[in-house]
Amino acid sequence: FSVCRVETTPFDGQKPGTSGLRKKVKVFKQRHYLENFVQATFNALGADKVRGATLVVSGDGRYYSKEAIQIIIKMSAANGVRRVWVGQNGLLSTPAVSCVIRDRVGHDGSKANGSFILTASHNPGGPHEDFGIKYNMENGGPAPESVTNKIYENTTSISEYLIAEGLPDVDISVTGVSSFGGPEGQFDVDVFDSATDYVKLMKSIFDFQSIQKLISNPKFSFCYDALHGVAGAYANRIFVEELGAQGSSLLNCVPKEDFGGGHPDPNLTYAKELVARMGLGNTDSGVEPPEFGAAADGDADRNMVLGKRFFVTPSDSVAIIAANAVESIPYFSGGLKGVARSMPTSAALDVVAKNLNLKFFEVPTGWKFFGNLMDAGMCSVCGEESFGTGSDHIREKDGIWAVLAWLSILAYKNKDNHNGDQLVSVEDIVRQHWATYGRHYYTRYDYENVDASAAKDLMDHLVQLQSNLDEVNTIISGIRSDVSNVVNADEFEYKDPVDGSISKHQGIRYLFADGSRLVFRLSGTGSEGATIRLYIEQYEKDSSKTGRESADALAPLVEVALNLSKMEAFTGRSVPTVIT
Ligand code: VG1
Ligand code: CO
Repeated sequence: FSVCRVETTPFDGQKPGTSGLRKKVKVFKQRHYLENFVQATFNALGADKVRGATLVVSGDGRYYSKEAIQIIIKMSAANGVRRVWVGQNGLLSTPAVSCVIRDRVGHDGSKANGSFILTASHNPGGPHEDFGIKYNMENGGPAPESVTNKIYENTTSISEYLIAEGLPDVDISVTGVSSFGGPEGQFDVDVFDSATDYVKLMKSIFDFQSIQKLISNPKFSFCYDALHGVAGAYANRIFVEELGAQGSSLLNCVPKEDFGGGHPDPNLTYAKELVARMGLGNTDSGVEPPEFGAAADGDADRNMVLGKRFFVTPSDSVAIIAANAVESIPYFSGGLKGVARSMPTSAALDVVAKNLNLKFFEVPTGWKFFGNLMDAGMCSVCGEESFGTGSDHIREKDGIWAVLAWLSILAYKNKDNHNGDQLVSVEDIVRQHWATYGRHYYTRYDYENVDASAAKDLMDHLVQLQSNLDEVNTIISGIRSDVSNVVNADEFEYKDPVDGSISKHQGIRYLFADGSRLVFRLSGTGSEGATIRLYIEQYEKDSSKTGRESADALAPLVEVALNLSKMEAFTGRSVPTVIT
């Protein structure tokens, strides 16, 4: 092949958000749109990092991925990349990409230097829905802000990109290496099995035998819903072939370009089929629900964990995993190096860290902030309220890992389960945790696709209100006498303890005297309008009061939050789009 230089002009708005660039497919399909972003990324990395490099290019298989992969292969070749690694059919979950970057060794002994991940995660897919792309670094984690800022800057001034001419499309449906000759020598495309490396990693972390024993216990039953995302490419291998679950335990585990028309977001609103199977909501079918259920998002980095008729909040989930990791999961048997959560995530993890005397960190939303801590050996387990949980085995959150962590805890708690005994359930484990550590009642209200300027006005109003706490407290006592005072309010700012970098404006916080919190943020992953997220949390130490309905316990704080923010006045919305 030869190298072709193509003239181009900048597009507005190619700024990577919380997790890469996400836009409607029709935006990505504009001539030069994807090419500009990819070239801007190569230019941000610099020629010395790109020449001779080995790059992973794959994703959740959503609509437009196959075309995008061929374009990126050709641009990689033209920019002097030595090898491109592609998961079969272009499929690799986000956690599997992180694993492949860190662990996979090519047929010629090569190791990967980074990756383009093609996903818009939990956003719907299809010709009229979303596509996305993000770059991950040599440590397997998302590019830090210093790099994403540079990428964005480059997109605003780009004038040409490089693409190979005379390089045929590579058949990515069959595994094997194809070699081509270019101006700088050999260029390889290596298509490999999407699951092998990841399965191997999971087997090195967890005690598969003890999980097998749990799954074969006739009192236990299991259900996993991939929502037609890429998790399906792993679920059969791990849960059925390795762990002996029945094939009928898997729901929607065939990856589809449009996720079957659904919204591949594992929460109580969008994972409808699983929620019904687990006996939650008003959907009692009369059939006894499984003991354990879980779901994943499009790129399989998120997880929702459910027990029989029971929802585990993600904030509780990471706290419970941290509290039980050392005894239940062989990878952690030497102890935890530390734990971390994102700012809006509830403080359930803080209480565990304090009790177990663990290092603890609070970072801004988005997984990229955990990576530095992990690289520096300061953090083993971390999580976000947005159904993201993970550990330092890779540098992304990991949906299947979280399910295996829960199965490990269940297996450990039931290791001496005999014929006559009842199984220790998911609900038992959570209630026991609350009895020990107290409970953080927690909910998140999302107002999706709100007018962007209305959302900005609401946020400005909340920042302005912070300068006068007396006024805030007068408003509150006028609404509810049973809500305590606000003692502190600010915009969250983070100083990375490893590299000293500072991230400002990471969410508006109102902190109450009794430990309750209200947090307001604008989403950085949407592709249209603005999404306002409102996070509401209240701590209850008294174990006689930890069994209430979450919505009842939080009703006073919700009322205060909606009033303080003038939510309806600014947005015209009387109810949120999604409540989790
Ligand atoms: C959301 C979540 C955040 C998560 C991010 C990426 O971001 O709130 O916790 O890290 O999505 O997850 P935002 O900016 O929309 O609130 V994923 O599974 O979309 O890569
Ligand atoms: Co995701």
